Amino acid sequence: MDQATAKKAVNPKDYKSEVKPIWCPGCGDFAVLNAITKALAYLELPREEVALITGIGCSSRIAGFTSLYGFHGVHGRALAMGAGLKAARPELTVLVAGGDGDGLSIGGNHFIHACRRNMDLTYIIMDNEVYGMTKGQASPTTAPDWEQSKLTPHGTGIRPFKPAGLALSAGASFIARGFSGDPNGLARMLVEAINHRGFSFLQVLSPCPTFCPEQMQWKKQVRGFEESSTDDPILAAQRIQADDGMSTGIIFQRDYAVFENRLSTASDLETIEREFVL
Ligand SMILES: Cc1ncc(C[n+]2csc(CCOP(=O)(O)OP(=O)(O)O)c2C)c(N)n1
Ligand code: SF4
Repeated sequence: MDQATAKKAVNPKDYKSEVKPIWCPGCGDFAVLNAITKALAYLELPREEVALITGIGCSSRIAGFTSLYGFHGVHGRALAMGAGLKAARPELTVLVAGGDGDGLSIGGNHFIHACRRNMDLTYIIMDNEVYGMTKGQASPTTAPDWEQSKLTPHGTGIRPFKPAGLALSAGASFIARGFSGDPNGLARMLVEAINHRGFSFLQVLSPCPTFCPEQMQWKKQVRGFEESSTDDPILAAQRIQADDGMSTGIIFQRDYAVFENRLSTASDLETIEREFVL
């Protein structure tokens, strides 16, 4: 992409690729794609200065539907790849995205340590409470009595994670919850998340009508948080615990020390070897 073309990318559609999404009709992930492109257009970020790194899953396909540099990577490892990229190319805006299975199950350890490390990344989990791509198994956010999966016909019986609570206790400095049924609100939240210096976590309630048709009712259940964002982790924890998981808004935002790569980003072997000498 030449520089001149890149600078002109201020229209949301300029951030989309020619590859049309293959998500099922009604999938919430369409709206997340639209929100990302709207937020980038609002911020007028040149395409070549943004990267979108994803894991594996229906939601993780999102990288290929944008014109950004990106990587549709390895299941559960999106944050590891995103953190590596940010360490090597700190000037880039790095977005990382994937599903609840990708980020909270196989990638759960990367998630808590990314929160703790507080690198300047924006991480989006498209939470449909299910493994969509592999045909509807329970995930770490599935309700214990959800009986639609053939693997768990009597439900899992296991209490789900509260992703926002997990992020808060692990040390994330920006935590928000959005809904794919409100793409403009989602785009505004993403602008805040990208502008925040540190690890920004955005959980998006993004229905999977194919395996969880009951999620089409979410639009009747979702509401905004009554209170505005706080920088008090105790207050934020209380709000998260008291909530049923359907309130949306920025929950917590605070300036914590940001982890930055202290090594040079040299690419010549001699410098790299010198830096790694113990
Ligand atoms: C190491 C590894 N384990 C398992 C899989 C199979 N697999 C692919 S996607 C996926 C889960 C996808 O669920 P989620 O991340 O919630 O995304 P969704 O498809 O719902 O958007 C699994 C288990 C894989 N590709 N690689
Ligand atoms: S299976 Fe579910 S998550 Fe995957 S594309 Fe279809 S609706 Fe979306």
